Amino acid sequence: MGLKDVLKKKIDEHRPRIAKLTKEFGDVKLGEVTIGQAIGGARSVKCLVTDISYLDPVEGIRFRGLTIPEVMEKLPKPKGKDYPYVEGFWYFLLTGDVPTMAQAEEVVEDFKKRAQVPQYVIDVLRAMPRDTHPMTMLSAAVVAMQRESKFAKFYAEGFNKMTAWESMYEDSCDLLAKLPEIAAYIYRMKYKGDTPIASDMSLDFGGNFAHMMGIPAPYDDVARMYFVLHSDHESGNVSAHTTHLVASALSDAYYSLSAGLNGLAGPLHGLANQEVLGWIQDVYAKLGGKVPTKEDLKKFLWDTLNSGQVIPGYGHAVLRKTDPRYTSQREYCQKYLPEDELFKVVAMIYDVAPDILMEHGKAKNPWPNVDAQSGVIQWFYGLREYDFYTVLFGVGRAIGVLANITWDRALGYPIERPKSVTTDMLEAAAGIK
Ligand code: NMX
Ligand code: MLT
Repeated sequence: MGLKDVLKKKIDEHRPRIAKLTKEFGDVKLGEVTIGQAIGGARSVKCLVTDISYLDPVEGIRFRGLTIPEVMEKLPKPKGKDYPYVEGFWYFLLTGDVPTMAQAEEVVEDFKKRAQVPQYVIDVLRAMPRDTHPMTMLSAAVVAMQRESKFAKFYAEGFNKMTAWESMYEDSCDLLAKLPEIAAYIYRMKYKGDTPIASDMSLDFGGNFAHMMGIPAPYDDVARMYFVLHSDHESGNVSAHTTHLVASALSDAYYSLSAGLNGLAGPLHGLANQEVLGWIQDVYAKLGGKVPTKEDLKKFLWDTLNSGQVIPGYGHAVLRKTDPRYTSQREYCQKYLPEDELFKVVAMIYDVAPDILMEHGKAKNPWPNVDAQSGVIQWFYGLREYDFYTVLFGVGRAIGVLANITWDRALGYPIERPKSVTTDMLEAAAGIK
């Protein structure tokens, strides 16, 4: 059975569970909403459902029940490589089953048929001023392709709620398969003297991306690792939630992913990985190009906090411990680049920042998140244009959010529309008016 058939079977099995919960247990309470939560970004309000991943505040992320080390160990890998096929991971996120090598390779072949980027998308990218942020370019390229949507066509030709997931699945595969070329094209056009490298159809997602970026092995494995790590972080984060929200209006995958990417582009979300590198460069600049001492670094951290800025790469809305995605990349650095100067600075920040953030007393989580570590590896392999880092995050995040919106349509989730209240109403509820 191919991926789509396996998915259909899973969907058929899952639908009665949702129907039963809605019909028979729809009134069971999951919690209450406080005034603090209504004003404070709905933190901890349990009102989204996903089975693709779950984020425990202490343990961190599990993808379909597996921890990061388990995913890296169990999923099939290209011959001689250490990290799994992105295509096999897509299979896993969609179905919850660890694919066999043959199943993963079937998706690799399927993606190759879908990978060609239409010329008009390249034309759109080329028409944009070269100093446009690469996230704007990525988002624009995705939305420009909306005319390709099979879901939009299916809707226009007479919609059927039971089968809508099929065209959402098709759009998601089409879109995902094209992202490596779009991202690499943006990179080579913008930063490498407009020298795009043609795709090599003999390669998998990660391998072809590294090839089109012009970065030799082991960057292919770095790309696989990076895309898997950044794929999903349950449903409440800004990029996943936005993608889900937009798709809930029956907007197609192109509109929805583009919107999600726009959220990822914010400095409190995905852009923080760019900010970390910028911030470290500032440390160097202020110290006349020297590697900081711990004392220098502590002072710089305090200066950052005292000027009202956040320490990028630290803190989290849900996590209350070091992000396992940080740990995974730190372990990679300890193994492959232990003497790298930038890694040493990032490791030094890990030594001093949590205590300082605790003393500062504001952040609920003083520990690093994924963004504090991800730039070091990219930098080491020669990708030093750090405003591109969020694009890498975006390609990875697409895997998770597209799996989610495929399941959203499979389970027939309705349009998302929470209720708002006025300040007068809050004061009345508080008994002060
Ligand atoms: N440095 C300084 N202050 C911080 C930090 C930090 N790293 N993290 C949180 N705070 C402050 C926060 O600004 C808030 O201050 P105020 O009351 O003045 O508004 C206070 O601590 C309480 O915030 P929290 O409840 O701990 O955090 P929240 O859930 O609101 O926000 C983040 C979570 C991730 C937005 C926040 O920790 C942050 O801004 N971190 C730095 C940016 C970052 O690394 N973002 C990437 C997140 C991961 N990702 O890839 O998306
Ligand atoms: C993410 O990967 O989306 C970030 O860690 C932010 C979040 O989970 O809120």
